[in-house]
Amino acid sequence: MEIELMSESVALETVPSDAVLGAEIGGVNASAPLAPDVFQTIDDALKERIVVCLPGQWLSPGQLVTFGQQFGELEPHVLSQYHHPDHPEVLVLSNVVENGKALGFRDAGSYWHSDLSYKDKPTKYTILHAREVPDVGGDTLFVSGYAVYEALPNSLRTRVSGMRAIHSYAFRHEQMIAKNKLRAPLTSEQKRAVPDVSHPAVRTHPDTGRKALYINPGFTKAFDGLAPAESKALLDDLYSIALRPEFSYRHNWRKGDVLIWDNRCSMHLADGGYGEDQRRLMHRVTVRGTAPV
Ligand SMILES: O=C(O)CCC(=O)C(=O)O
Ligand SMILES: [Fe+2]
Repeated sequence: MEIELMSESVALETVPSDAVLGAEIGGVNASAPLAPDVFQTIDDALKERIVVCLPGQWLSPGQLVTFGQQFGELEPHVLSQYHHPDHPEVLVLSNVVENGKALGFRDAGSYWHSDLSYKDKPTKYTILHAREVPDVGGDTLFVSGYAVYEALPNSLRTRVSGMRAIHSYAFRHEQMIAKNKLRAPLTSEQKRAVPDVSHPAVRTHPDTGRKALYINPGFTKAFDGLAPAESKALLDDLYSIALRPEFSYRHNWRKGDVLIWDNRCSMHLADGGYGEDQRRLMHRVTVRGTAPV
């Protein structure tokens, strides 16, 4: 019995954050293949805590791809101009401009969203690796779709449960171009890659069986079958609940963090708030999921 306790005590520990989601697991080496028990610890933590940080990593783009592939099939982002030149699965996010050329996608995720919810099979896990972080700001905020769903007043929960909503990348991209003239319009090939899709507004997580609200201000254009004003009013009501601080976790990045999150039951926001003299550089891969039900 004593011996069993000892061997457990050296096993990896999942340390939850103070929030309703978020956890950290120290002592993982993400640059080598994950041992089955290590993978299991991470996977269990994702099911419980939605957002999981593995601190102190230093992964080359190729190693990030190999790490990500252990969680499933990787899917390159539609904005191919920000793919890493050697690894198209890796999306480069950065505010840095070198020799007049942007190092990466500058305003990625600067609105609440769930990754690739505009695809028929939206992202399961996103893995984001911090290579350079600003001294202040640059946090990422997360909201638990489970907590929001469970907190909805009964009448609202019942109403929204049978509904579907339209998700659109073009809708978001046009609004971002209006704010940031440096954003290039989608090419016709990119437009074809991201037609609008419809998803249930409440989805059941395929692994946990729990229900989560699955709409987001970034990509959800409207409720299917509602008049525009009614759709907007319902979305606003739902977001005013979803964005209550008690459902969120703030990740303050340290260089070397690898953050993994489950997009099927959460949304997130790149909070910005750092000076132009500060450098932020992140590498990201996304793991394809299944059609929401
Ligand atoms: O850069 C960030 O803080 C998050 C960007 C984002 O939305 C993502 O990587 O999916
Ligand atoms: Fe995102």
